[in-house]
Amino acid sequence: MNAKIKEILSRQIIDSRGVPTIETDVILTTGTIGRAAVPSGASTGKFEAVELRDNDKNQYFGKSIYKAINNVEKIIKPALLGQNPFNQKEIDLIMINKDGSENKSKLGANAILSVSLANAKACACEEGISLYKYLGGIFASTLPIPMMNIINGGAHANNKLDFQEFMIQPVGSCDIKESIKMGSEVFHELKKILNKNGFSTSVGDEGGFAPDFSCNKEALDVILEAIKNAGYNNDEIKICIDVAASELYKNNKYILEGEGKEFSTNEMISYLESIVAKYPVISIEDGLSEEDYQGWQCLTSRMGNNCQLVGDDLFVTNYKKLEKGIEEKIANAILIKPNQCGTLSETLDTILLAQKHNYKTIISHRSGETEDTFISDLSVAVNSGQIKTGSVSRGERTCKYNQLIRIEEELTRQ
Ligand code: 2PG
Ligand code: MG
Repeated sequence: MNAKIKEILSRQIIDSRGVPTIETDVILTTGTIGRAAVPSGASTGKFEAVELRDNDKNQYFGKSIYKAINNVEKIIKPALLGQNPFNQKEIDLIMINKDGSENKSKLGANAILSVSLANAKACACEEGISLYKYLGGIFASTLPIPMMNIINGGAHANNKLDFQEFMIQPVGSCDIKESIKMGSEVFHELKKILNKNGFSTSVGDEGGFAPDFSCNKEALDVILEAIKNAGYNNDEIKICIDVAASELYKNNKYILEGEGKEFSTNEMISYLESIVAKYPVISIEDGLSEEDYQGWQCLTSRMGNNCQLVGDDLFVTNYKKLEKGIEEKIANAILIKPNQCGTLSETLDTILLAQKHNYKTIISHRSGETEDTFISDLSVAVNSGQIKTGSVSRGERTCKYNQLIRIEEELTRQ
């Protein structure tokens, strides 16, 4: 426990879309290294902490992150050298104070988060225990049920589907291995159906198929068929949707171009109700826009009793926003993305607040991901119950599932 932070090194790597992102090593005086990389969103919430990019048009179309690296080197590192890494809250607070802004726009949430996560990993390594155990102690015991995104639309694919994510959730499985098996079998049955009907089987950003459908119900129908063909019923496998409705909201209307429809808030809620009535959909994320606050109250009172209503863009993993949402009875679940708030401590505070008020928590990847598997460990550490980390294809998604398999194995060995 006498280890101190000796060195911090950041570098530019690329994410799953070939876009630069930051990776950081925190090195302790004992020689232990913790390494973490930060993901990046496409359908980002308006109030997310700022991802600092260089905006230098000559490099990666403005997306290089050397400014963030420079901030680690020149501002964060000098402030953290010699600190006790086991004091995660203090480490995060030092960075928050050095930044000084509301939304981490000065140093960049990407710079700060990479150090915050790498620091925790270094501590786990120093202790010689798994990350989930370091973060969650003896209470870390529940493997999450995955939401697996098998059809991609919206900002994640170049088809006409208005909804961004169509996911399956194997609620009837008894462990993570079986969840993954069920997900994989449905995924392959879906591929057969798409092939047979002449649709593309190439995948979108999160590893789900991106067929040229335009109608949301068309996607839901083929998913039902795939579940059936894989030999499962709709009690064993449910469907979850991420509408990502902030992307559809223009001038107080929801524009569903693929569907050829334009909805008021009320009509949009009725449309979502019709989907839940017809399909085994148990979870709807961002069913309305982050700006449609009154609409969210109405959505929650109309649908909150029989459907999980998840705030992603709505809450942006922000403690204060969730606190307000709880007070005003908005949504009943929160999507947790560490890079929306920018430190591990703030992420944990938001999770604890949600759990205290019986809001469900879903730990989530971003559409631009890396090989980092921190969120798998985090989901077990906080007993989140659910994880959203894409389809069972593309390495940056499967590495998260494979890490969960390892964690489950370790937990059952004890
Ligand atoms: C979402 C996420 C992850 P992005 O909207 O929930 O699936 O997408 O990372 O593009 O914000
Ligand atoms: Mg979302």
